[in-house]
Amino acid sequence: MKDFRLYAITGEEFHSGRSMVDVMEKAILGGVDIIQLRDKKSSKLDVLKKAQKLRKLTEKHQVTFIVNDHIDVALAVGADGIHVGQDDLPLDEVRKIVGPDMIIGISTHHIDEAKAAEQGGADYIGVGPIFPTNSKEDVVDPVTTTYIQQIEEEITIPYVAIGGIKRHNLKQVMEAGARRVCMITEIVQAEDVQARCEEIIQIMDEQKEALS
Ligand code: 3NM
Repeated sequence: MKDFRLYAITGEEFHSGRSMVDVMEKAILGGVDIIQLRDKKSSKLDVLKKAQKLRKLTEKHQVTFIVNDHIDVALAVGADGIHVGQDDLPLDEVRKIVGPDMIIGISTHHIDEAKAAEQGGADYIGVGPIFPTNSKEDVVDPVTTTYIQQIEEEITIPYVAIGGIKRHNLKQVMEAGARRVCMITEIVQAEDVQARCEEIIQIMDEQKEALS
């Protein structure tokens, strides 16, 4: 898969009054290089409609588009990838359905899950929640940056740190080794989403430079 550094997940409940497509376009203009549609509440038809809009947007800007959970929707709109959780279909079954080319990502919260994901053919893994977060229901306790260090030592596929990551703790995440981060609220709740993403990327660039 094309490499990335800032990954944004949709969170419509956090930006009432603004359209998801507008918010995500601002995020892309600010430098986000992957967009994931994550919608645990809408009907399948509504998820499909949102996915169609985001597919158009991401195609226009040449940005990777991932759909959370809904494999059928991902296939229907020609998404670049699918993101699943630990309780979804096993990776080999997902691969059978989506074929050889689609990106498959999976959330992991423990090194054993990360190893299984790597062995199971995941293209990337989510590593979190690093810090407390209110953006995911039934979320496990924070895994802290120690989990990032473990991943650095034991896993070779790309990983993205997630969960409660903000400008003020980005340095900690990068010091632990992460070079790709994923955020919901820090991005979508910003008044100026484009400026916020630019700021996040500037912090990432500065940290990368300082740590090299
Ligand atoms: N997955 P925010 S944490 C969707 O640990 C999601 O797998 C997580 O939102 C995981 O940036 C999370 O607002 C929520 O904390 C991330």
